[in-house]
Amino acid sequence: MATERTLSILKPDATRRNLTGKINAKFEAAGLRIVAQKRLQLSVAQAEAFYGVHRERGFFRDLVTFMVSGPVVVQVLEGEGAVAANREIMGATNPANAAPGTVRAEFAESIEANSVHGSDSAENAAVEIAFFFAGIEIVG
Ligand code: IDP
Ligand code: MG
Repeated sequence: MATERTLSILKPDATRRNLTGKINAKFEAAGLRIVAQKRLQLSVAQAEAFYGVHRERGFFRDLVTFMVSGPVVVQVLEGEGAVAANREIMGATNPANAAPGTVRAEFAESIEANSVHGSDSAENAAVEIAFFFAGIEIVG
C-alpha cells in the first residue's frame, strides 16, 4: 500500500481533558507520523464549512456547537494506508461500538464528543488537509 496522508482532529472533549499526548501516542505506536500539527479555536463558520457534508443531518447544529466549545488540535498523519489505518486506530463513531484499544473506546465521552475526527477517503483527506494547512506547513 502507498504512503498516504490523512487529516486528523483532536476534538474539544480531548483537549479539555488534556488527552492530546495520549492520543498522539496511539498514532505513533501504530506507525503513523504527525507531519503537521496546530492548535486552533474554530469559529462557527469554520466548523459549519468543515462539516458541510452533514448540514442536513439532525445532529449538525449540536455538532457545530460542540466543535467550537473549546480548542481543537488539527494534524496531518502520514504513513502506509494512513486513511484506513487512522480509522482503525480511532474506532467506530459511537464509542459503544468501538473496538477495545481504539481511541474512541478508551477516551470518547459520547457519539458526539468522540475525541477524534479522521478523513474517510483519500479524496476527502486532500480536501480536508487543504482546509487547514498550507503545503509549506507539512513536513514529511
Ligand atoms: P466519523 O467521525 O466516524 O467519520 P460521521 O458520520 O462522519 O462520523 O459524523 C461526524 C461526527 O458527527 C461524528 O464524529 C460525531 O462527532 C458526530 N455524530 C455522528 N453521528 C452522530 C449522532 O447520531 N449524534 C450526535 N453526533 C453525531
Ligand atoms: Mg466522517
